[in-house]
Amino acid sequence: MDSEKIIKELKKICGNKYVISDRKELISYERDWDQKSSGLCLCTVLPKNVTEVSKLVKFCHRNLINVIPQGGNTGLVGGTVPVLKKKEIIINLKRINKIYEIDNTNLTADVGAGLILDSLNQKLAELNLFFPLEMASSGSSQIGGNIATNAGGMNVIKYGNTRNNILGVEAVLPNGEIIKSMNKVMKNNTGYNLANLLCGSEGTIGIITRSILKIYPILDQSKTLLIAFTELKNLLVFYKYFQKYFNTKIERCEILTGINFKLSMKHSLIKKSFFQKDHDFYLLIKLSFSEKKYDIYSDLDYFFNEYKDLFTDVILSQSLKQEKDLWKFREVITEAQKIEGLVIHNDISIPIANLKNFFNDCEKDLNKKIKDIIVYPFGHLGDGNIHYNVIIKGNRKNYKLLENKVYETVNKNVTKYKGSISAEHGIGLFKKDELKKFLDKNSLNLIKDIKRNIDPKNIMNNSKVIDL
Ligand code: FAD
Ligand code: 2HG
Ligand code: ZN
Repeated sequence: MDSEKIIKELKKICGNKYVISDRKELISYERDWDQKSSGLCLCTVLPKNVTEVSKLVKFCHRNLINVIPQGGNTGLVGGTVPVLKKKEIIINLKRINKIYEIDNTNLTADVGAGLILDSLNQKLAELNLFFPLEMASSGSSQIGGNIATNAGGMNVIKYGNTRNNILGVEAVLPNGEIIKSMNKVMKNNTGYNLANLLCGSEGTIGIITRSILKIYPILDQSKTLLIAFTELKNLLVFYKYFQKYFNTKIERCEILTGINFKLSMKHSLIKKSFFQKDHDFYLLIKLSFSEKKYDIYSDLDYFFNEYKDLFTDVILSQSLKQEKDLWKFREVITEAQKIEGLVIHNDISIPIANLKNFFNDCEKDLNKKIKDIIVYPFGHLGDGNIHYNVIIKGNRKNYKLLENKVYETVNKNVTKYKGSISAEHGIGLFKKDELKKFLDKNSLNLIKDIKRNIDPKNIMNNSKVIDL
């Protein structure tokens, strides 16, 4: 079928206004957040409900047209970038953004997949509740995208990642049929868990249209600490003791490095230094709790006195405003790196006990093998997920070659230290080759079998995650 005819048919399903084919308007859907990668789609379609999604996919299935499910387009692995010139259609879920129910007793929220994460949390805050996914892309990323990528973020140590916080999903399969696995209860062992299967599937086996999420009461007490260290070794020992002492009160624990701090200052994303002197490493920790009578100051006094030889300075937030400023330092890092140059993202995770050796070996290896790069690491220390990001200085011409070398070198060290090559962002387009090296043959084959069974025509996010 020719392009004009396809667009005409899509318009019959969604209405003229909701089928975008103007090339200028399409750019923001076709290019990834980092602006490292882009392609040309045939058009972008904005359906208003699951029935329209189902009709669209049935039409594409019948006519062998590839479909790319899309949320807020904040993914960092090229998962929504078109790969076949003007042959794929993007289905963006942004109009399916209704909050159907917030159940205050059961502590669940039933929401449309196109709902923006911040919009959900703004609504929940009115009821003193929240959905615990906390990340810098929350102003644009959608719940469906969060589920499709099994997003992690900063609160994983206390609340788990997205997979731990979804109970049910509704989705449109590659043949256009709708599955309603809208479980609302904590315990449910009725066959395979389809919500879990779709979670982290990166748009390759279905389009998530609605979901039931776990929500939580906001704990009314919190404190943020910024602690400075001169050596990574001391930071890791400090955290080991901190974890034992404060345990479930730790909501977030991020590792930040001086080099990232300087970058954020250079690009004016933060205005002032928190300490008089610069340091090489920092821990940024949020404690949250509900016990009104708990005397956190005396516990902190005791702890910091006991381990005073390990750190060099500390700031304890004195107000909500200061707490926000401290977290801003963390949240702007990805943006600062993007302004600085071409970023190669590595969202790896390493068992915490192996981190020091990993850092030593990996940087040495990279510097030995590749010129003109700088490592800017930071990340979610509490769960071992480090953003071991690398920025390319100077010539960008052979960027892809450098990117592959960086992935290869970093991931060799990840395997050596028993980690994972992707803890958060997934595989998408950019990390398919690395996935092939990382997984054993039988696991790869099983993933292919699942994909082939659910999507025998390979129309859904074809070429992402795994090639059949
Ligand atoms: P998109 O980018 O639109 O899509 C991502 C993938 O999901 C694609 O493969 C797409 O096909 C698929 N998809 C999207 N919607 C659907 C749907 N409804 N049904 C089926 N498939 C779908 N990630 C983290 O895990 N933790 C972080 O802390 C974090 N911080 C970030 C900070 C910044 C500044 C940025 C730019 C990104 C960050 N990310 C983080 C990555 C990204 O925001 C997450 O992966 C997010 O969950 C993607 O959601 P999205 O709606 O933007 O999805
Ligand atoms: C974060 O933790 C995100 O802020 C993005 O996962 C990390 O810049 C990155 O690669
Ligand atoms: Zn992250």
